[in-house]
This record gives sequence, structure tokens and C-alpha cells, in this order.
Amino acid sequence: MNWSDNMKTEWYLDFVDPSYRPAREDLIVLFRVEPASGISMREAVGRVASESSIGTWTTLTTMTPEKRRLMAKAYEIKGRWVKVAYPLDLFEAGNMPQVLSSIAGNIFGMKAVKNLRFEDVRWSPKLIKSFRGPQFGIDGIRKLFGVRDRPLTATVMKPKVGMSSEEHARAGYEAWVGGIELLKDDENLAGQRFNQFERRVTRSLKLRDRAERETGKRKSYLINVTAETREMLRRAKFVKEQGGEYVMVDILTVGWAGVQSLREECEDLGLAIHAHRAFHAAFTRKREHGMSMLAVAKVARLVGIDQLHIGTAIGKLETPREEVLALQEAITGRNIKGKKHILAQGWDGIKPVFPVTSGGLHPGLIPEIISMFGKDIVIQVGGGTWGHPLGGRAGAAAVRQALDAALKGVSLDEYAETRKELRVALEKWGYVKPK
Ligand code: CAP
Ligand code: MG
Repeated sequence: MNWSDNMKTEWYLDFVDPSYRPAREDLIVLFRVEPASGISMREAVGRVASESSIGTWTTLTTMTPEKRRLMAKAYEIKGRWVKVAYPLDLFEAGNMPQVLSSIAGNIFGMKAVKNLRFEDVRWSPKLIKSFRGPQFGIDGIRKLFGVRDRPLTATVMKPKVGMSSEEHARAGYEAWVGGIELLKDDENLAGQRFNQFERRVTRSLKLRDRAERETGKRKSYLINVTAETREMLRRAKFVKEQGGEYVMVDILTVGWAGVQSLREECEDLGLAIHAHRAFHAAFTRKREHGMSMLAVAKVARLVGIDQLHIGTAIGKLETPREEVLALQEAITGRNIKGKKHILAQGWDGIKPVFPVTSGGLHPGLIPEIISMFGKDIVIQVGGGTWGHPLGGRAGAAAVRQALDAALKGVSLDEYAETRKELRVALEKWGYVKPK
């Protein structure tokens, strides 16, 4: 860069190049960019591409042609929608925290943007190869239960926290013998004083074994190991020693380094990972600023969880139907076709993730859930099980009866004529969609 260049104060527009065509190994991000007042779209876009790759607020005397090849290139601007291509060398293979610190780091706080949303990401083949992806995937989980042709069912204990380990384990037994496959810890249950982690795991798995003997069906337990990373790994080992098949982790509060460490440990232990996404709505809910759940889901699939909450569209937590369905496709599809605000993505053999629908569900909503998601879904019913007037075992039975009716194409009202548990559930909740 010659002297006069050094006197230039900024070079943001060098990062905007409509003639650039992404290389096969470029990582591509789709952003929604709303410039701050007084800033043109190109200036805002240049700042996003600069700050998320190698630039800063001013020109540098240390720049060389060699380093310039690490520049991101904003190559498509359509209205507020911008595609930015990042050269593979910008990233450390297998290091998700570093990748996100680059493409989803400082940029959200820049004064030059009024709003900025990270909408979608297209992972390149080499980057994909540097991550594990799911260990089990949908087929592996189905093999675990010997259930091929219907959704799996789960329930989470309610109240979400407050039970003793013994009460928790006994309630789990009720749900398992009632017909539900998966008991789940709630997202904020870990190792509280009144429900110690080890005691809960040991007691619950003993009663799980009893429920399996009595029902002749496979049952399992999504045990929340969310904690400091070394403690998470210790807890995962304990789950394995006690005969568990899964761990559950709150992926966003433990962070991606924690999830990657747990994924490494679970590879050695042969444990499936259930991913809870508590905290996502802090930054996924507003369409104009933050990061989409679609992008979070693609990160989670690549890092390698086996099951992921995707929402219900009809339950108590806000996510529009088309977004929930796009999430389901993103984590189950092998090759995603590009469409409006969704980037094409070949998953190169990364296994599909089992979608989990949860949040305000009860037996009355199960037929609509099936018609929306089909059979490759885990249906989680917490309050809709433990709020059943006849107790958790009846609540679990009502969930299974509603599922069986939906799969047979029989109306719930008709099916409930000869099934007390379903009838009582419908008397209490009918077909209400909780707010
Ligand atoms: C559901 C739940 C789940 C939410 C998470 C809860 O309980 O256990 O954490 O579904 O949201 O604590 O609310 P209910 P999402 O079945 O009683 O509603 O699945 O959207 O990530
Ligand atoms: Mg919960």
C-alpha cells in the first residue's frame, strides 16, 4: 500500500465485490442488514464483511497482498439481504467458537448498522469434515428403542424443579409404565441440594429398568448434565456407568466449546446427546436483529447433537409454522435446496438430527402435531402429562392414546369413548392452544 493509500482513513468498500463468485470451500453467510441513518447500504455491508474477517475501522500499514486474500467478500446485495463469502483459511478447522467469533462476533454491535441478523450459514465441505456431526442420528435413536414407524414420546417432570431425587424417579416410573419412552430433566434441573445429580440418576435408571421389565418396552432418560465443562464430562461418565443411553445439555448456556467437549466424551462413551435450546429466544426471536434459530440449528447439527428442540408452532412458545418446518428440514435433510432466505446446504453425510417438538403440548394437540411434522419427531409433553387429573401415569397413557388415534386416523373424541385417560385429558384441555 503506497503512502497516499496510507492516508486513506478506511477501506470498507474493498470488502464489497459484486463480481466475486464464491469458491466451493468458502463459508457463506446470509445477513439481513439495516444500515444506521447516514450510512449507505454498501458502507454498512462493507463494515459487516470487514469486521467479521480481517478489517477494522481504519487502513493499516501492516496490510500485505498475502493477508488481503483472507478478506471476506460481500458479493450479493438484494434489498436488505446480503451474502458474504469467507475464505476457508479464515477459520480453524473443528473450532466452532472461533468460527462464530468471526462470522457472528463484533458485527452485531457496530454503530453502522441499526439492525443486523445472521439468517443462515452454508458450511463448506472441508469445514463440515472437521466436525463430528451426530453420533446416532434418527436411525440410531430409533434402533435404540426398536421403534421404526411412529414418533417417539417424551415427558419432562413438572414442576420443573422442586422434586426430591426419589420423587423424581418415582414419577419417571409412572410415565414410563404409562407408555412414554423418554423421561427428560427440565432445562434448569441439574444438581440442586434437594435433587442431587448422582442420586437422581441412580434411582431413576433403576426404576427405568423396572419399567422396561414390566412393559417389555425400551425406556430411556434424558439426563441434564448442564454444568461447568469438566463437571459435565464427569457426569456423562457417571450416566454411562449407571447404564444410561443419553445425556441432555442446554447447548446455549454451556456454550459451543462445552458442547464440543461433551460431544467428544459421548463419542467415547457411546451416549446420545439431547440438545435443549434454552436462551435462544434472547437473540433468535426478533426477525430484524440477532441470529436465527435456523443458523443455531445448523451449528448444533454440525457440532453433533442427536436430538434438538425446534418448537411447535401451536404451543405456548412463539415460532411461526414455516420457521419450525424450515428448522425440521435443516436438521433432517441430506441436501437442502436454497429458497427464500435459506441457503442451499449439502450435508455430506452428516447424520440427520431427531427434531423434538415441545412447549405447551397436550393430547388434544397431537393430531395437529402429526399432520404438521409427520412421524420423524419426538413429541415432548410436560404439563400436558403431569397436569392430567388422574396423575402422570394416566397422562402418559393419554399421550400414547392420542398418538395411536392420530396414526390410525381416528378422531380423538371417538377414540376417547373407550379410553378413560384420553377422555379425561380432553375434558380438561380439549383442543386448547396455550398462550
Ligand atoms: C416444555 C418445557 C421445554 C420447552 C422448551 C418447558 O414444558 O420443558 O423446556 O418446550 O421450549 O420448560 O417449557 P411443557 P422449546 O411441555 O410443560 O410446556 O421446546 O421451544 O425449546
Ligand atoms: Mg423445560
